[in-house]
Amino acid sequence: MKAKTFHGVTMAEALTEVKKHFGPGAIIINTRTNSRGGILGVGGKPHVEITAVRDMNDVPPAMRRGALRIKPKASTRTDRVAVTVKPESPPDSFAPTPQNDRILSEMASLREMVGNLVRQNAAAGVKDSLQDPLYETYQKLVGSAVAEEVATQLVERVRETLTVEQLHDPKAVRQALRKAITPRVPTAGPIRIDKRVGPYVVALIGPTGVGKTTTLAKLAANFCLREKRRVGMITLDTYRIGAIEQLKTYAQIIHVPLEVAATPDELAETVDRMSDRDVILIDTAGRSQRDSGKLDQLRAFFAAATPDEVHLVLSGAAGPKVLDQTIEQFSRVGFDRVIFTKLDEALGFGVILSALQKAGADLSYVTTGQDVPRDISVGESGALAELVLGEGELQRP
Ligand SMILES: Nc1nc2c(ncn2[C@@H]2O[C@H](COP(=O)(O)OP(=O)(O)OP(=O)(O)O)[C@@H](O)[C@H]2O)c(=O)[nH]1
Ligand SMILES: [Mg+2]
Repeated sequence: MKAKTFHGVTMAEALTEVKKHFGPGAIIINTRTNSRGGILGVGGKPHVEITAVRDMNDVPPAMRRGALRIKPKASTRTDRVAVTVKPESPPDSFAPTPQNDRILSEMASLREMVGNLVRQNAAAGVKDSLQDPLYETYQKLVGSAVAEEVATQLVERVRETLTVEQLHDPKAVRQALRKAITPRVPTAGPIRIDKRVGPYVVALIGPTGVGKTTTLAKLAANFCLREKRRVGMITLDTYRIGAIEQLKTYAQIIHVPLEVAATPDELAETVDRMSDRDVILIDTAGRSQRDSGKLDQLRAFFAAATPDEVHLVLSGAAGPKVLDQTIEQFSRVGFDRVIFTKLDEALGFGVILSALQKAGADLSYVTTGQDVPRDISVGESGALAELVLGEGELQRP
């Protein structure tokens, strides 16, 4: 393109330069008005720039839409997109008069406005096509600590079940979502002491400090005080200083016998000794999920005493990676149920979904505070689905 830029103080002055150089049939492809000099844009001199070419053939096709022919060549058909000015003479319609100057500058700003509009519409179009009515729902789930993969699956489930119209109805989306989440919180109900012969033996296992001992005390108190069952407690925690004292205090308050077993054989003997009990609750020492040796020791205890149920205690305040690792490692020991503690400290309830899926076991209880025996409830799918949706209230019994 043989374009050239011409300058002037006024549009007319710059236009005169264009015509002088390229003749009256020149094509204007750009105009710019600004000021030069001055301080912070004040006090500068006006300055006009016109970029032009001699012929339409010199304008690249992409720029022809905005090109402006000063005066079309006689006898040739005007370009479809070029703005033409009547070629009458004399007087030349684009003679550098103040009026023509104004028209040219208005045309330039119009062209800019149209260009902006086209660009804005194009951008809006892209945004619209990306606007998924379930995008917010997805974000909300992720914000509630639901794993991205699970959130995607839930959103897809909702999309499958609703019509396009319903997808725009928040109430319908919420309902469908609740329906999709509920089966992802499989629950086992409470411990059922339904053994005809001998005590029903339940053990709690889990990482350090998740609330095993506190939960065991809550269960013992509820069986003893509410259900009037004969309860026995055994602790295997001979590691942590103060661990036995901690459970002994609870045992004394609720008048329940407490025994300590240091080896698998001792555990088997102690269970036998407590054969008059309806239920025996076994507390274990907290095990780091990284310490596979200690986890194997735990397995040896259970091989000797064969509990009826083993509950893996997980903290609702833990992050997804820790939960994942914990479940994986404690699978070496084996468990039948999952208890989620510290829901009152959880940042989001969504982690429960992935954890239960990974554990492949049903949820038995949730705990919601430090109070013994108050802060424990039987896990309920619907209530937990509500919590994941950020709608339910954490129930403290
Ligand atoms: N906020 C809150 N704190 C809890 C909950 N359950 C237990 N805790 C507290 O967590 C702390 C640890 O509880 P423990 O019962 O000693 O935990 P543990 O799993 O037996 O710990 P180790 O035996 O050392 O592995 C205590 O301060 C409890 O009061 C709960 O549901 N919510
Ligand atoms: Mg403990």
